[in-house]
Amino acid sequence: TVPDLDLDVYLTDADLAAALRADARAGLTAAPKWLPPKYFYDARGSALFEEITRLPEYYPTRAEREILADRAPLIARLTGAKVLVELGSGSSEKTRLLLDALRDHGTLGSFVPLDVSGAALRDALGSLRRDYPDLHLHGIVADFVNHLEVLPESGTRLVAFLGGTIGNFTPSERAPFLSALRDRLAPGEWLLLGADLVKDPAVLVPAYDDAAGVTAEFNRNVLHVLNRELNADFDPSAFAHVALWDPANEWIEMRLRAQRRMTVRVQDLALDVSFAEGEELRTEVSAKFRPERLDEELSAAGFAVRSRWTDRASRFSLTLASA
Ligand code: AVJ
Repeated sequence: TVPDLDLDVYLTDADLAAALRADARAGLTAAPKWLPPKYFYDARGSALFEEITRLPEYYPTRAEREILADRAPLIARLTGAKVLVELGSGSSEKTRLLLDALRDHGTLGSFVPLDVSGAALRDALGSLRRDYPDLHLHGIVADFVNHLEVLPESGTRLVAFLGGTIGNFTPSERAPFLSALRDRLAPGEWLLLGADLVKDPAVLVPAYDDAAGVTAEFNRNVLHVLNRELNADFDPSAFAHVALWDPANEWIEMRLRAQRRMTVRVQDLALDVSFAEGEELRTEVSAKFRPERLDEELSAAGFAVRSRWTDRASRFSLTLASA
């Protein structure tokens, strides 16, 4: 372990546990049932997600890395950022392309990764500290939906929100999030937004339903999380993985379909949850975007879109916008 990491904790394990209880109760008592995607990412879920990013069918990570590899030097010149903030930083692996470019450009002073997982942040900061010894590293354990006010304020900031995680919001959640983010930034500061693009469902669906079954295991992992954290007795193997393209909303939906009728006890919520055979629990929305839509939503939030780049196969987009 690395001593004295600069890490601010705005979200404790107790806060996370309380949020999980509230969300699980709301989602499991709703019709249709749902769970928020943020609970996929315990240690096992994060490892499964890393495995997903290496699957042949899952193109977004490779496509975004290709754009960053091509454009990071230009992004550094256009923004002249002194502070790079990353929302939902996870392993910060692709972010190194931005860090390298900003460092080479000579403006970068600090990197501020923000994530709900303190464990992931400590790991990422430890390895960043070895590779970027001159950079000031300041980790923030927080939820980017609820804690935008904790972003540090010195020097021109570039806020990176990568990976297509913006797609986990529904449109009605996206608008207030983008407006709140815009309001935290001063004129001349920047947002770099990674967003997956609408494309043929024959490409989209396999990305969320891979042949090796890794995404299915990732999806079922949320049930393992509930079993452990809430003393529930879900039988994950009794749920089938479902990934479908919703053409009206232009999003991928992941669901877990009960393979038989069952009642699940959630001990810590004093809750019994019954499932009919074939009943589905929604676990994730992953919205896909059209460029015009991104422009509209960013403008409505008060951003000025400066540039947009895609990978060579036009699967994924990075948008640079100024506040
Ligand atoms: C991390 C939210 C961008 O929506 O593609 C991957 C999560 N879900 N496979 C995505 C995910 C299923 C991923 N994001």
